[in-house]
Amino acid sequence: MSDLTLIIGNKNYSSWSLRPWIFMKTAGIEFAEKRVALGTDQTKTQLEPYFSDHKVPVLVDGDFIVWDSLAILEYITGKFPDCGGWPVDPEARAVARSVSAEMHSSFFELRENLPMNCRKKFTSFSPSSGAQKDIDRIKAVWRYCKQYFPNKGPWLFGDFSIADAMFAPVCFRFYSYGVNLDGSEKEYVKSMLSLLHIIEWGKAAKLEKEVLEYAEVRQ
Ligand SMILES: N[C@@H](CCC(=O)N[C@@H](CS)C(=O)NCC(=O)O)C(=O)O
Repeated sequence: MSDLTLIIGNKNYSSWSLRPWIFMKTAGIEFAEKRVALGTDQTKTQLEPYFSDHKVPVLVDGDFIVWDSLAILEYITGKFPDCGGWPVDPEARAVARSVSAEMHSSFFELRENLPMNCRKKFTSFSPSSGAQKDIDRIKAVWRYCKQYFPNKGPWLFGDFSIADAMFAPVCFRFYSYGVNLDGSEKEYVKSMLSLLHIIEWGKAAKLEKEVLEYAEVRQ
């Protein structure tokens, strides 16, 4: 029996929380989930015990904690070596790490201009030029993976991997803000948003009542 608890933020807004959550769900790893609503008077106190600088996600494994979405995913891969975290082929694994690290450390305009908001569906949204550059780069990254590591399935490196988990929030963003997509990128986003656990996350997000003004884009 697993003793893992994943501390997450609001499902509607917390893109970082979604990454380890969707990977662990997809890999069939059992865990309990504890949601801490962000931006409330209690948030700081509720996150105080985890040494994460009051940020989510945090993974609690017994009396051990690890924070930061990518670090959690690495920890899970170490703990469950058969979970398919990284591709087995060394070149595919290296590129999967490259694109995951890039997703983790870049695309600031996209984060700012198109914050994850699963409840929202814009019909005519124009990204800023910086956000559009980020969008174009993400699309190029996906095409690159598909070109150099061809596989029949929908995912970047064959089986669903950490790299796909890292891009899951971007798929919600592309859908919500009506980002123009074609060909394989369109298929990729469609496949991601059709995953049962992504549907589950989206439904839970829609039931949440909190509104974080800083993450609400007004048209
Ligand atoms: N680099 C961290 C970033 C974590 C982060 O910034 N999380 C946001 C929520 S998505 C947070 O906890 N913010 C604190 C707050 O809004 O009170 C990671 O990958 O986990």
